[in-house]
Amino acid sequence: EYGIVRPKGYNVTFHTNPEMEKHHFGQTHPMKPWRLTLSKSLIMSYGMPYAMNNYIARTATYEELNDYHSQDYLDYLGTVLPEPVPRDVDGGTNEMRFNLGGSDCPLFEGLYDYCSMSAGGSLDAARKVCNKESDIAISWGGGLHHAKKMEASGFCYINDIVLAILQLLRCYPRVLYIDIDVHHGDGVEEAFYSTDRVMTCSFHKYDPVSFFPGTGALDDNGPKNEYNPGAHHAINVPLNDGITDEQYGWLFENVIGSIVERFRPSAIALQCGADSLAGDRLGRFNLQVQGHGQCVAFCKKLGLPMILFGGGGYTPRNVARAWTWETAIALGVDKKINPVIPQHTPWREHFRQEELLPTLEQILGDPKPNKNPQKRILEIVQHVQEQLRFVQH
Ligand code: ZLV
Ligand code: CA
Ligand code: ZN
Repeated sequence: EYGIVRPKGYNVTFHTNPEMEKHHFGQTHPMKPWRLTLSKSLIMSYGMPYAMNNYIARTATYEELNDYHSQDYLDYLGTVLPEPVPRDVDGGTNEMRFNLGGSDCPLFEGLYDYCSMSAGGSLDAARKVCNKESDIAISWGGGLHHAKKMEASGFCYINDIVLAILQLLRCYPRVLYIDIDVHHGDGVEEAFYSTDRVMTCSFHKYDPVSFFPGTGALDDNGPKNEYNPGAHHAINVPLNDGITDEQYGWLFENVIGSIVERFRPSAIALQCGADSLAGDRLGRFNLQVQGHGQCVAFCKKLGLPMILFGGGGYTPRNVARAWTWETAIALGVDKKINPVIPQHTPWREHFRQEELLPTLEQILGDPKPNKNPQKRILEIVQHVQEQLRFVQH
């Protein structure tokens, strides 16, 4: 209907599991797995599935999860019930040990399945990229960048990104991880802090006092010991409220352009958290779908094998808009997609307010004052370039 055809000799693979979307974190919790259903519905309405290879994501096995996560943690995650074990049985110590059952990382029905499906999608994506069966593999159900080896954190229990990058490292010498979620990608940074085979770069709102997780300062660049191979291989771009498409795009292209020149990655893992969009329930930035997607377009132009992960995103209709647009960019059909939300989109009521306006030209959110002085933006690029001089060519 919209003339979307399969690009010759270029493969995009799309990895999802419809079972994942049925899980609930709880009524008031901002993470809504059904945003994945909404996104897929919009992607389907534009006919994009015809132009890519679609796979139902497997559930990752215990052994696969154990490539990064500890057995203690996985065993506990696999046995906890929605109702935490009564305190008089284990004294609540396991929940405390693993940061489970609090308000950020609640225990819910089917939690272990939810986690293994998210990881399964990202692992399938990584394998397709390794086998050269995919040029860009998409796992919108992944991107859970805060999870630690032995601890849940910030709505994330299993770090599917770390598992996928470990897989990529079996076939590529160097992987660049980029994170455009509004939060710092602390879990991925930590996992690869001591290696020079992965460079991590997160763009995020930074406020050590009042914005989660509080890490990711400009001068956090990996181990301070020069003899540690991971030194200088963590790049952080701390930002303030209200950053615009223009500033963010300029920063992104300069920072990522410089990194690619120096680090020469053989593959890219890009976390596309949509909470950096304007109007996000938890976010603070002023990015539009265009500006967010520009980051994906810039990475695609580098011509390296790539995985796109989801991540945060707490205003579901905007998450669907962004990930639909970015799927179109991956396919190279962004010039062709009709900007009006198709009439037959299921879930159409979720695009209320603006339903007759163009999807992608829609201005999201009330503009917030921009608290990012141009001088600071220049300072950031300068600092990054100084760090990169230490990186072995
Ligand atoms: O988007 O949470 O601020 C990837 C991602 O990056 C906190 N959590 C921690 C520190 C103390 N707690 C507060 C506890 C909050 C409990 C529930 C909310 C409930 C309603 C509305 C907002 C929140 C909330 N929680 C906002 N920010 C938090 C952060 C975690 C953010 C995780 C981002 C995950 C998927
Ligand atoms: Ca980030
Ligand atoms: Zn986030």
